[in-house]
Amino acid sequence: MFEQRKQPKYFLILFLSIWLILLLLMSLQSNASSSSDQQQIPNIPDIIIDTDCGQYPDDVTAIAMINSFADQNKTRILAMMANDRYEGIVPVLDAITNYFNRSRIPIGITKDPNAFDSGKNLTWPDYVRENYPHPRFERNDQAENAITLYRRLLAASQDNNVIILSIGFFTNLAELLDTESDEYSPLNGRELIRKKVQKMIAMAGKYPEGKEWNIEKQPKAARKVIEKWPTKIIFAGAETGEHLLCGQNIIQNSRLKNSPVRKAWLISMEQNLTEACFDEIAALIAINGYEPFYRLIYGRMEIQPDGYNIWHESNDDNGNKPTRMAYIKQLTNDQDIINVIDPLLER
Ligand SMILES: [Ca+2]
Repeated sequence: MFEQRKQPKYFLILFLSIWLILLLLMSLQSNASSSSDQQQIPNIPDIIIDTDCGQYPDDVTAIAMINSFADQNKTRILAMMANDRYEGIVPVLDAITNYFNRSRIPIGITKDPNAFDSGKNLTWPDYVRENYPHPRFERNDQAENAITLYRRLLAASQDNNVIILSIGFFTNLAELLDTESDEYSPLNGRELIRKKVQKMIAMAGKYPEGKEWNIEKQPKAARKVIEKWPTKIIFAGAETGEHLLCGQNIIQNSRLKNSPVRKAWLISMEQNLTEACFDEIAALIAINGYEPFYRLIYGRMEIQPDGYNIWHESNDDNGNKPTRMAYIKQLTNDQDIINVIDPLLER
């Protein structure tokens, strides 16, 4: 009798034990799979776009490309910084980020009274400001100082994970280098950049020598960046873009009738400003890398007081360590590059 009464209890204990073991096994498997999922998620870089977004339409096109890369989870856009102080540049950047549904991206602007000012009557920026919603900013002075914004964002970033895409003047970046420790970081500007920035890709200069707008108009800022910037810099020079006819697809694509990028190109076409692509190349290599279209020419840059730049080549043919800076030299034909850039613009 005693044994018969005890038997159901044994079954119950056995059943519960098997159930618990199964639960434990399932939990272990789930942990293992989630940890392997984590390992499979690539660590994507953050990017800050420092732009003059002025008369030529290549800035807005480069910004469109970076938004496409962000949609593909190849990067996260941390901020947009204006390095030109023409009145209205902040609402223009606001309108563009709003169009791309990224209205949370902070926008900063140079507060340096000596920063370059493209002036008034800029055709496509005026049109975009007047015809597209820019919900956050009506005027430039409503936006934060780019330098403060840089320091706050860099201090909060993962080490060695930020790409700086410089597609205008070096005004903000030169000023950032000179900053002291503050509430955001005990590091000075140069130390903070060294710790947080992975590389800078800059549309600037002409190679092996010549004059180019972004350096010519703010040579002091450019010289400071060349001398003090602590991470790798890759330059996309004017010579790489002046013959590259990218963007023709958005001019012809009437399905993109609401796109401010297309509108900027249509307006610029009337002024013959669409016969070249400059900032787009920098945007491309910032995220996709320079291969297979370009190779790197290492060396150092000399900037003369009038903004003329000269490259002193020092490739590592003799086993020397490559220099911190390089410019890109094109290896393939233009169409190969256009075929990669153009689909990224159709937004
Ligand atoms: Ca530009």
